[in-house]
Amino acid sequence: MSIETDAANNAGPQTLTMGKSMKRKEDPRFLTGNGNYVDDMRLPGMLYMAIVHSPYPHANIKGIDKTAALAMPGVKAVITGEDLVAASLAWLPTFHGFDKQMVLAVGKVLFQHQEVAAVFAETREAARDAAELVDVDYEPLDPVISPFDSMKDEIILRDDREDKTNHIYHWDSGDKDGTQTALDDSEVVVTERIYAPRCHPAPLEPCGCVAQFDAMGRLHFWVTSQAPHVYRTAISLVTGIPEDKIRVISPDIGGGFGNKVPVYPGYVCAIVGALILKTPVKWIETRTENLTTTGFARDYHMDVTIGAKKDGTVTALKVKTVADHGAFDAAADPSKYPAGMFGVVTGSYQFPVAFAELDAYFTNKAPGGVAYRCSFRVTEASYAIERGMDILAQKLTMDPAELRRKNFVRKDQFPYDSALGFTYDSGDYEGTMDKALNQIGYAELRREQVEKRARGEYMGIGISTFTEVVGAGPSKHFDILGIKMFDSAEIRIHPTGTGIIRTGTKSQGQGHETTWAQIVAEELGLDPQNLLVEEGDTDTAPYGLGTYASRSTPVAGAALALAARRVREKAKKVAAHLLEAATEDIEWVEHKFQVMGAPSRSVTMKEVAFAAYTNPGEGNEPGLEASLYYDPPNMTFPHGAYIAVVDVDAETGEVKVRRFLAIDDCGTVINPMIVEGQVHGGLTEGFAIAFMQEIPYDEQGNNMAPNFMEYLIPTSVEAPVWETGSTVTPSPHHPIGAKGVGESPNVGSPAAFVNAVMDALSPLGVTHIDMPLTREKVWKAIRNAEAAA
Ligand code: MCN
Ligand code: CUN
Repeated sequence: MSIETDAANNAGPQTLTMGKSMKRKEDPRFLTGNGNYVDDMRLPGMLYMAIVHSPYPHANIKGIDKTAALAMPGVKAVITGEDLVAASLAWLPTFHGFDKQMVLAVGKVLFQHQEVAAVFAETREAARDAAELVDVDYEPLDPVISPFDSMKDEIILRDDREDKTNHIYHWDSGDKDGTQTALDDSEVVVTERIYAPRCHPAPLEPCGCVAQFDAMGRLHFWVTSQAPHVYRTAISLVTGIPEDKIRVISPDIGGGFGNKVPVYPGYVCAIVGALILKTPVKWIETRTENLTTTGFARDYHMDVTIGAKKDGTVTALKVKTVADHGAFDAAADPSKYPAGMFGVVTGSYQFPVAFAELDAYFTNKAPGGVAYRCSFRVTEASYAIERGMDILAQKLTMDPAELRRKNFVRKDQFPYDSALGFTYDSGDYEGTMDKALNQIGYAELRREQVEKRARGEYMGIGISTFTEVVGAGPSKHFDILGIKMFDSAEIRIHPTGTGIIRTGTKSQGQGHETTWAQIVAEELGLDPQNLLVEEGDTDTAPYGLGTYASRSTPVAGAALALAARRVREKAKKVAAHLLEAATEDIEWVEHKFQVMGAPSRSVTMKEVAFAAYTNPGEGNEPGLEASLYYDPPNMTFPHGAYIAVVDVDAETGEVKVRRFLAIDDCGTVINPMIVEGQVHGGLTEGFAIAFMQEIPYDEQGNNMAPNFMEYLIPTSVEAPVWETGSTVTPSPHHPIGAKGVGESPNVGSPAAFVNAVMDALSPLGVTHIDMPLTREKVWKAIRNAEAAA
């Protein structure tokens, strides 16, 4: 990818559109400190809320004494779970509908840091101090921390549920018997338990909200939400406030990464506080609250089994997963997909038969199962298959690139029906891998590795050739709380040829203010600098399902292109009037309307826009706008080939990532600079997951990474220098051929890092180490291998 930002930004409007690295329109606001975040909101009489959290992971609540807290100066109210029961607001539905979550604990706490009471006070400090004075009488119970203990059902965690079991659901996909038969008949079988550790999206801005009821009783709710319309509907369903009396506004958001998809207990409490105290309430999470109570990611224990012939041709794939969902199943997956898109676990390979199954359990840990830059469990799936392929290569002593090449879905096989029921739209796996191998100098690196091994040095090369699945979704399969997963766009062109664009999505840093303008500018021949993009206000934006799972470009991006074409159809009639020709004789050529066969007779969209308001022509409807709701026919399937090169210090276990190359294919690229930024960010997070990040719990159920001293955030100091590149395989069903990209680098990269380290250690006979690959773990694996030898 080349960044021609300056040249592009200095040229005329049409050079700023599709495929150009136009500078981000939103950045002047952010770079000058003028972003507008929830915590910037200040309203007259506004109170602050603080939450009381449980120190125990599992305990009965014998009583709560509010007296001391209420006696503190400036404290206005304290609410508890019992108060919410009285108002029928004690429980909150979770997005995919398999479970519900306590707003404030009633009777029992189920994880450490669970929300127990909410305190409202005149200042943030007073609220926090008073929260410490709320006296909760706990009777500790034995916690269940491992899902493997939970499945024994010796201690039942959830007494609110009819079924007296910790088992939440079973999901499976594929041909169970056929897969077993194929595995039994395989010449080679490898199997490994692969754990994708519990981690956390940890956006720099934590979650927060401001709730205000106006004089007419209408709720104005500013909130860090990736999906404002879904919030409005959910708030209405939970509280009974009519939807027209609710306005949800997502202002600027300082990163979401999946953390800001679910509705959290704090939001409900803030709304209740604003209602009973008749004054606005602000709640902003602390870092510890963010890391200990809101949506964690992963926590999948995956038993991966691959069968193959001796020549490396794969014959079958079986994956059996135990999922730890914590105290409440607050996963934000579409209703019909409790395990998300895990079925994409066959990856980029032609498995004749496959079977995936998953059982999810409650434990005394924080609820979630959201995401973290993973389109609904695709990171887990991709990690499982890309690790599995390397374990197979190691067993067969085959080059991992050659093993992949032998099994890739070929370019001419698309659309490809996978063994687990997905129809991959397009791809060129071999072409993309070859580009990566050439660009990094693979053959030369392998030669270097041979020399180093002879000297007893551990150098590794790790490959990951992943397939992503994004763009939920076809509404016949995908919904959240029953709401079909489409998205929407509205375009209004003003008389002077400028305009406003609105969508149902909500950027948290992805640059929609720029790329949405570029799509519309391309379709209409207008200047993207003069197309204002507005998202996140449910009073003005068309209804959409929001931004997560890299769905914005595949769904709202498509809606935008088609809405723009609707505007163009309307404009064509006005153009015909201006050019004194029949509408059928007008064509759209090089961003202008012209009379067929008479290129000298043409009008620009800008001229047509003015006429639409001043001289539309007899019988033509005045004005120039359109809106469109887009229901995609299929998901889009981006792919990539990533290669990591590492050196492992056998004395200390330290891993140095010497090089990392990412070749991404997200179809037609709207803005190469923004795509490259997305890739850099996602790779940095993937690097952190591979080497640094985990939310572990000790045996007593204590969250061991409740702050940034323990939960590590990568900076440019730790992160390697990223080398990037692209191939372009357009999506055949997307109006401009674009696929999503936001999550690809996180989906593809963890396996590349781990594969590289395992490749380095393979002379020692090490086959797998679970992430994060800390120095200690790598050092121990080396020492154990040496001891065994
Ligand atoms: N884009 C493009 N050409 C393409 C595909 C995408 O120019 N072929 C551009 C898009 O127009 C958009 C950006 O790249 O400006 C990301 O687009 P897309 O892949 O559609 O993803 P979304 O906009 O739906 O963003 C969601 C995705 C997810 S799910 C997470 S998690 C994540 C990510 O984006 N969170 C982020 N990237 C993030 N980046 C920032 N800065 N902050 C976050 O919270
Ligand atoms: Cu998968 S994290 Mo993103 O969906 O917001």
